[in-house]
Amino acid sequence: MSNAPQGFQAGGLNAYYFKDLSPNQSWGNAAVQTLDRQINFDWGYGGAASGAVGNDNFGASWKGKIKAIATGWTNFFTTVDDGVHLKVGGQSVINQWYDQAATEHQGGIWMQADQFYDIEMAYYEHGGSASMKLAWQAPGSTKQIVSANDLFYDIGAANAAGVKLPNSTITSAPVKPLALSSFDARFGFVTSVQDANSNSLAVGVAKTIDFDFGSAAPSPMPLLITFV
Ligand SMILES: [Ca+2]
Repeated sequence: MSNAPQGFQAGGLNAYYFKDLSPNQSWGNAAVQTLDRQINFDWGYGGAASGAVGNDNFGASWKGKIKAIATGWTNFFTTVDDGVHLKVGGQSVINQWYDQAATEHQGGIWMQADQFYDIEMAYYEHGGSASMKLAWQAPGSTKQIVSANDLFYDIGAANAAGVKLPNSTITSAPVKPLALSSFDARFGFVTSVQDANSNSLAVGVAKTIDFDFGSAAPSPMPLLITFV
């Protein structure tokens, strides 16, 4: 039993966020690429990816592998506002692609303990409130949000996107003053950091952010971010 498939690492899924979606149009290129440790989001009336994709008409896809923790019929649960399509092991497990208030849907497949399965999930938000959660229940286990330990991301894809990998840091980067909400570290929010010319320095999930600028952010703003 290997700890991870070749080229993959435990800790979450490659995440791609899209903005300005229109009905019946392809999504085009992702506005934000990052790494999500869990799919457990309630954005309220706000938007994903620290607001980088707007409050409405955005979408996301998550890709990687999931490791079965037991042998048997395994149920997956999505709680979604608005639409979701989940594939595991190449099978369509949940497909509820329409506008809806937060609703739980269920679907399952047979899984073999310690085997890795491709997992791919797409999500879109049309308007109003937005949320997306992915849970599962394996034989002998309680229903729970899928943990980062059971999710594996493509290292090469993360590197190519400039995603900050676990325990990497950026220090004293000259960045534009950003709204505090973009740096809300309480929940490990996705953080996007730009330099003074709006070039992307980093995207990732912030674990610790160490700065203090009182009521007004200086420019450039000193900071230390350690990524999960
Ligand atoms: Ca909605």
